[in-house]
Amino acid sequence: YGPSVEDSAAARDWLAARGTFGHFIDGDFTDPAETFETRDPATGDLLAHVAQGGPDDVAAAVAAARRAQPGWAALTGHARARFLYALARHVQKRERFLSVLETLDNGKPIREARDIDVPLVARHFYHHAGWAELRDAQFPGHAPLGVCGQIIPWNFPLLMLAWKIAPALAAGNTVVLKPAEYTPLTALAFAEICREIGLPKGVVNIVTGDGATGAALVAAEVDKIAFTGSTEVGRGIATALAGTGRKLTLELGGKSPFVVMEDADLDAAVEGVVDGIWFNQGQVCCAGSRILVAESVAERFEALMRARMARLRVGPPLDKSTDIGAIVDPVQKDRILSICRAATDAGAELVGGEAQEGCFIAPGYLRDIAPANPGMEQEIFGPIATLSTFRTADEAVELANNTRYGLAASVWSESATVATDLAARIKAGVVWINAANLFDAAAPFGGCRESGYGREGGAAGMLDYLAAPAVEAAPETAPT
Ligand code: TXE
Repeated sequence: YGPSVEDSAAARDWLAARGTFGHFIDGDFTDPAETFETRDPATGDLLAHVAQGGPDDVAAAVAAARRAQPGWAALTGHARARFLYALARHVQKRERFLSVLETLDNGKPIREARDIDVPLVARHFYHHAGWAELRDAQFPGHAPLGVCGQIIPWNFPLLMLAWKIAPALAAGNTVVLKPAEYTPLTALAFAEICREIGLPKGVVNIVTGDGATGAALVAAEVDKIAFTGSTEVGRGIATALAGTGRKLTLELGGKSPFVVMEDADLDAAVEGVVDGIWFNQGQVCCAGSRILVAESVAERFEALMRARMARLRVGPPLDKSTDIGAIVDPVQKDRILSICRAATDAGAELVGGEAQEGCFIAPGYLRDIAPANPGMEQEIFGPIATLSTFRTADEAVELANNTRYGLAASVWSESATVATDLAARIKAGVVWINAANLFDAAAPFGGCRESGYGREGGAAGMLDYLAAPAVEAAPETAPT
């Protein structure tokens, strides 16, 4: 199925009925003093006015979360799990509405919002309902941290919200979450779901706004900051929190290698490229953006990839047959194009990747690109990969690790020995074998090096929302 005209109308009616959105603090929406606009990147149409949060809004949200936290933590694991199940079920009940809203605000193809983002959101809450039940058995003596400040990006707005909120709540924390300024709408729809299921007031608070609002949250009296976004902002947050003793997890940028070995199934690997770099217009932190191919099969692989690329449809995000939707905002479009220009100025050839009217960019890749080319070093965060070749497995590893990032990697080979040997030598938080961009709530996700630290998902993700039991002092022994 696909969202129908009615689904689209339902999302637009929902927006029209509200017009202006306040923050969601202590179970209610505030009356905003100052607002900003959020637009549909595909059409430029105004979608809604949304509250611009200042330090006072952040303080009110943190105070509400602080008041709610002891009561939330005092619930049994089973009681917290029931709320997480209810959130999952209500997300599923509204999956068509939420998919359309996400596509309108972000520009991603409806097929992706509907088949990937929203189902994974529900999956994340279901999974963490289990963790709420199991917390004490699995992590004896661990305690929740308290109030968690969470700052998320715009590439997977509702999914990043789920990645942040589900483990925090399962562990017994309360939260103040700030969505990205380009894409605040599904977080506000989620706030309505929290109210509807009777989640205790103050357990989830949403403060909308820009980077200044995020900075106010970092400066507030919270016990943890969880941030997903650019490496530059992440570095600033780490500096701001240094010496405060507050917990911090960072999920930052990447320039992940996509390694195609000589014995790879080339057709499958080309489909992997579609998932790896052209999914979500390449606006994916773990995008397989550096394609490295064994020289002996490079010509064949490139021909297959080029033919597949030509069949991808760039078009209106709400159209079910669209593969490549809109870039989230004109600013991001310019950023992508300027890195591509720098790359071609430095000698690379751009195949495809044409800028189109509005926020659209055709899929493409940079070839004949030197290791020090800016297109090879910088995260493009758009539908443009790089393509280079290697001769030996050692060279593949060296090229794969030739980056300041370490978020993910993808390795393609028909030999389990070759693939696992390579995977072990690549410095990345996640390595997929014969797959790309696979996410599962049970599998910890996170990076190393300048891609950040901390994990989201599974047991490791839970531990990042818990305080370890105090180490018991060794019993004093009488001197003998
Ligand atoms: O990111 P920002 P931007 C990368 C990607 C992209 C580039 C810029 O390369 O091209 O970053 O995107 C909030 N204190 N990624 O400018 O600014 C901001 O309001 C606290 C990779 O959109 O990092 C938003 O909610 N918070 C990435 C969030 O940080 C601040 C996803 C992310 O925005 C802040 C997004 C501050 N000083 C971009 N300044 C990934 N890892 O997936 C901004 N924010």
